[in-house]
Amino acid sequence: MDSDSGSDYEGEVPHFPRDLPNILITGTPGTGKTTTSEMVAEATGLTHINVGDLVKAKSLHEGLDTEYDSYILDEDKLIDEMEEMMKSGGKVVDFHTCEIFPERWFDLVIVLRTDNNVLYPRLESRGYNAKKINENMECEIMQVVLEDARESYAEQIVIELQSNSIDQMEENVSRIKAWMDNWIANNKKE
Ligand code: DAT
Repeated sequence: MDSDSGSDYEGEVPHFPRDLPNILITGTPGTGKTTTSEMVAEATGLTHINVGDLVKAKSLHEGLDTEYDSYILDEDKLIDEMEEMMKSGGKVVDFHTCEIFPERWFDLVIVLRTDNNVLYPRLESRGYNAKKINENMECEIMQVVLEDARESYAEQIVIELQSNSIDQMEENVSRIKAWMDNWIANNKKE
């Protein structure tokens, strides 16, 4: 796989040794992170961490933002909670924000993208209020998550994938599995 250029990334951060890679699947809400992550977990045996669910389950937040109907994240608590899980490797992490995580956690960062005319009805069918739909549409149009990913991680590990159809989703899962097989072959301990 190759990625587009444009990263502000400047340094090399050594990854701690792990037998299996950690993959981050990010993107605007509705682009297919959770569905894709579940399929990747199924295809590869990696463990799916749905960060939104974890935040709710362990109360890693400072309450609800009623305007946007979403939780206000407690980033420090979340990172502390996830640190041990990430150390052992083998995780596929799904979240709409990517710049809060330590760079050393991830070997691959996938940014899912969806066309406006496809994303809008997905968000509508979730019952989001108009403000939340508009905020998310703007986020996707301005490619906020992609830019954040390119600023936060090494250019060569950030991959943008289209997620408009089931065919594309299946193709994305196959590509991620192929990448992982290659990673394992290249990172075998002597
Ligand atoms: P996210 O986790 O990014 O918020 P999701 O996986 O919950 O997104 O998907 C939202 C809805 O859109 C869900 O009904 C599945 C559907 N969907 C997502 N990606 C798709 C794709 N590439 N093709 C068809 N449907 C998709």
